[in-house]
Amino acid sequence: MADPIARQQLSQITKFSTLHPRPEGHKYAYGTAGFRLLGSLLDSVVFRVGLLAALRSRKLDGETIGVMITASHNPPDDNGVKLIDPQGEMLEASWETYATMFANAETDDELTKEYLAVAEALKINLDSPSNVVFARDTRASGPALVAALKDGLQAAAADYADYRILTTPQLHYIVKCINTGKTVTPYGDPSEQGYFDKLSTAFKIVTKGKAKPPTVTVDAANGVGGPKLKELARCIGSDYLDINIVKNEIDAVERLNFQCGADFVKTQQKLPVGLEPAPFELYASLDGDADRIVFYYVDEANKFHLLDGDKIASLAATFIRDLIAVSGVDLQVGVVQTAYANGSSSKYLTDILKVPITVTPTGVKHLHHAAQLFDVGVYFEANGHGTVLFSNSSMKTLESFEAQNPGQQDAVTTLLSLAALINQTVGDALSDLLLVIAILSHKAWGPNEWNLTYTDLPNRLVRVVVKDRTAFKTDDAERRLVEPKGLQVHIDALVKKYKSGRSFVRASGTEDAVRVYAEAATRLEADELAVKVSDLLKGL
Ligand code: 16G
Ligand code: MG
Repeated sequence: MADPIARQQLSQITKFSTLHPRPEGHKYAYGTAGFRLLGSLLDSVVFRVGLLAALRSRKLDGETIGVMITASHNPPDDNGVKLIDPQGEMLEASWETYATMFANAETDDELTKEYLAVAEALKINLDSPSNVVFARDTRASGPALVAALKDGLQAAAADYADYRILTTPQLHYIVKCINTGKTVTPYGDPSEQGYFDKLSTAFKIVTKGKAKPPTVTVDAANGVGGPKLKELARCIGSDYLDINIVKNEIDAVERLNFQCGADFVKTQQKLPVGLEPAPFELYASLDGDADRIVFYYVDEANKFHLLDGDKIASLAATFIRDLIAVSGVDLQVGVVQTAYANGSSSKYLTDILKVPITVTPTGVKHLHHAAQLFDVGVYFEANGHGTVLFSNSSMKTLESFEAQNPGQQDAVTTLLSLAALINQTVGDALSDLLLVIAILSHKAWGPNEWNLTYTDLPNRLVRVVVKDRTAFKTDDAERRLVEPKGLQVHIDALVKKYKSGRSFVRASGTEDAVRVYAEAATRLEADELAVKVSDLLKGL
């Protein structure tokens, strides 16, 4: 049995756990984005995540773990919680199982037993240091969930710091800063101001000598991104950039993500409700925790044009590839996409830009890991979540490069500043916003010129409720169904009938449903293909 310190910890856990009873009959699962559901069902889950975070930190010799309380683009009554690993990355997949196990423990005693069992199985010394930092978005259920989290951390005897209200990527940044603070490559100052300073300084260097960009209007989804962007813009200064923030009512909690924000704009393929855009000006929408961004504009006929994650990826990849070519540094840029990437974007990257593409299953952790395999890995989901990773060895190459002329020197300086401007831990809407603005000002492009690089194929995404979504198994990065057996043959037969047709079916990782994606040469055909493939699922 455990030593006295462990025994005391276990009795504290049992005691505190009685204050955070698990609602009966609910099955929890740590999914692609952590736990996410109605805020009112999360008290016990967040308490238990506190316990897990404490263990995770102990397992990693006291390195700091992050806990973010947010439900991103979900409706205001939802909330969620996820863990951040020491380098600012998503929680290691093998630990998702423990998270799910803790969340579902039926009784306080069972929870305590599982806590001890995990500690013993992983040889975690319960007496060793444990460090956790956390933050939340603007949701009404946030403060009570923070209180539950603190109880969990206290019960497990972890040291913690409350970073209050932050965007998700800001917390990822802070976690990485803390854990690299004493290394030879510190990531930055582990504070919100450190984050603003790093991005604003880098933006000014990247755009040095370029004309001040036209004003950009940003829909902040009435979430945490609004006030943070305002502060970031203030740090940059109006000599360099003007940002007009709309949908910035963070106190009207019921308006969060309501008829606005990145998810609304991307899935509905239309403007946030109430926005009256001027033609050919650049607009952007963030999601509720500011880790996604999509851009758009209207033309002279007031027609809406979306510039999504695929367009951001190709813009970034072109710019970086060209800078590398000018600098003469020997580095390769690659792009990581998912099955949702528009067929035109993949064709453009491969045929025109000659940039290699890797396709991975949906979910940031898959894209992130694949991007780490390139010297410079650009990854974006079509929904606007993404970033650009510079490998450690690329950074060393760039830092030690001896330029032969001022042109080369400029290109290397810009590349190094881009690596500072772009959040290296996770997709970050604020950092991506500055990246896009900087590239457009280098190219002296407006949104229309950017959009003209290639034309998206019309596409349709349909959500289909089935009896058992786990019966849907895929391979080839979710592009082909292996089970239910025989279904893929029928999909293939339908797809063949459409010019530039492509379609796939995958089980959602966040909802009890499957998703059908279809694209084709015309709007009508894309819609028809989506309907026909969805029809194949009837009765399943
Ligand atoms: C989660 C993922 C997002 C993905 C989405 C797909 C993270 C942090 N988030 O929100 O990347 O696009 O799930 O949802 O990984 P789906 O599986 O329901 O289609
Ligand atoms: Mg989000």
